[in-house]
Amino acid sequence: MSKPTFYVTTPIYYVNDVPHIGHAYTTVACDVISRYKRMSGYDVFFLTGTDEHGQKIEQAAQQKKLSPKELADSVVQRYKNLWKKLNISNNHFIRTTDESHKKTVQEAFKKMQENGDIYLDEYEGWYCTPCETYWTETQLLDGNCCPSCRRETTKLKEPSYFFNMSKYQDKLLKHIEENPDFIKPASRRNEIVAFIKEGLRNLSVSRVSFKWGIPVPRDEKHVIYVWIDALTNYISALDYFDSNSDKRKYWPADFHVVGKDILRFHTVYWPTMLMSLGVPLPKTVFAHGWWTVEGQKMSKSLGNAIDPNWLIEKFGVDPIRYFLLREVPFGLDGDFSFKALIHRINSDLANDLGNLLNRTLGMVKRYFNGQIPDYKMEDEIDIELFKKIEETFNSVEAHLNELAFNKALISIWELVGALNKYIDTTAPWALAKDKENRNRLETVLYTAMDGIRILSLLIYPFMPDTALEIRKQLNIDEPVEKSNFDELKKVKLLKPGKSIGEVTPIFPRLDEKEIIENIKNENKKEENQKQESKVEQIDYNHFMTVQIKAGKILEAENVPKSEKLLKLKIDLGDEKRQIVAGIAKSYSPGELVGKTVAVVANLKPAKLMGILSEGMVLAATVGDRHRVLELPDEVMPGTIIK
Ligand code: ME8
Repeated sequence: MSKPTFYVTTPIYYVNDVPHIGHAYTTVACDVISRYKRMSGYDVFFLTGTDEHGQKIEQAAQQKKLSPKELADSVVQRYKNLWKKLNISNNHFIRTTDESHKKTVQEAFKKMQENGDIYLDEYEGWYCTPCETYWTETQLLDGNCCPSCRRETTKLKEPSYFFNMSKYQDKLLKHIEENPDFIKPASRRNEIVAFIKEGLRNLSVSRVSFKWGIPVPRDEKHVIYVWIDALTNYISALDYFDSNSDKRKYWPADFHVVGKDILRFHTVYWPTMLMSLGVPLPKTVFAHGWWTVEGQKMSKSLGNAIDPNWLIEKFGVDPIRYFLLREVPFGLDGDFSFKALIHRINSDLANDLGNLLNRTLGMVKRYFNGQIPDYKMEDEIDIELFKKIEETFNSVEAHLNELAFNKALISIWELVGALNKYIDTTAPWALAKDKENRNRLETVLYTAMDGIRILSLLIYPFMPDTALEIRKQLNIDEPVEKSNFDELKKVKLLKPGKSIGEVTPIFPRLDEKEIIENIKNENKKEENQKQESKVEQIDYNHFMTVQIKAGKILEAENVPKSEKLLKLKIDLGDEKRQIVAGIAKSYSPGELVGKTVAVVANLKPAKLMGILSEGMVLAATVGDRHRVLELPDEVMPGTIIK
């Protein structure tokens, strides 16, 4: 029997910006649901990709002196690398510059034309370039500013093709009414219904004002409006119009997961387009909330968008995946703060889960020489624990089907808590004191281990690496993905007598103060580097005001009570100078003597820790080390460097 299909998509991300935690959030959420569905026996198609056309991208490329395709290629690589690091298991990565996508978009446009839903007219309006949106006069703020981003709009008039969207207004309202799952969460559905009831206007779906896009078939002066192009990705990735495509079976999508910012495009433009094309509508469009960072909106201009690569290097992949989905109910807005992240890692991951694994396997090593004990002497408390396991499975399943990720994690952590409590109550260390209790001790540790085995399955969609690491420590090599979820729910599957793997802590505790301090310092450093790289261009005469000379180091000694400073005596050809340099952490005095280095000779003398310094030795900073600029021996002291 063929497996049931499941199709989930992220938005396709613009390539005029680099990925930040907002993009990571949507993509991780889709990854979790994909992994869960694969575990449950579904044939999953998980799609993500990039949105590469439009005026915004054309302009961003111009600023960088790149062609739009060159800009796209480099940003696409950044997305792909990040998804790899984040363990994203997408089945396909679509780019709107793919030939097959372009073909599908043109075909869709033609079909809508043939169905009489597209006509040529003229469009006049106030256009906001960053938002790629026309606004009517009454919608503008403060004169002529965009109501969405508050930047200035420009009045434009151009020939344009229009999509007869208003024709589908009633049909769309009826669909939303009859399919309560079509827009989720429910609060968002109400917003959209109210918007549609205000009356849908026909949609301008082509532009002649720029070139970077897919040409309108048979009228190549026009490019197809970027949202028509972008939304079509969900079916072009399946080669939907090719009747031989083996991917058509995935349509209609089970979930389009999007941020609340683009819900309207997905629940008004997209379904009316599909109605015109005669293609069934997706089952659910789910809008999640918006992340701020330390209370502030993330934005390029504020420079506070957090790079997920950096976060992963600092905290590890799984803590980030866990935090994003645990911290905020999916659908609501949330705030990212380091304090909250570190707190979650220390309490949920290190204390609750990490400790449970460590103490249980530690006792299996201590009392049973690392061999899995047997389930020999059952007690009421064991039966209750297995009941709790069954309940947890059921609630996790129900929550995940609703994309209630944080509720699923709360349920899983209730089981972690129940297992820790089980160990506290049964007190294996006390049982171990008396040989008479051997059978009971075996049963208790077997039960705890089997509970941990179940936990490894439940956390797998969220933290795949950790789940596999736990299974390695338990020495289980059975695959996680099964043909059906019921099979996963079976308990007492551990094999008594088998040796466990190596036991190591999975989540070390973090020192909140130290980490926050380090991050602050790193930010400061980065800010300084940015400032430095912003320095203006100078002309030759300006440069020549700095006199740089070759100097041979004759003597070097540590400055008492200073970890950083060295006192150097340097031969500058016609004079000898004393220079204090902050390089003691990178060089011992002996290493420096005899080297010829570059010295700024006309720096005003200054005192460092009370010692006179008459110049500066040039050095490069590599991480937290300094490397002086060494010159070949043939360069005589005093030689001018320019
Ligand atoms: O809108 N919090 O692309 P985009 C949460 N190309 N999620 C966020 C976020 C934040 N602060 N910032 C971004 C586009 N996101 C179009 C989509 S789809 C056919 C075309 C996430 O690069 C969220 O999923 O601006 C949001 O919807 C998406 O990134 C917008 O990405």
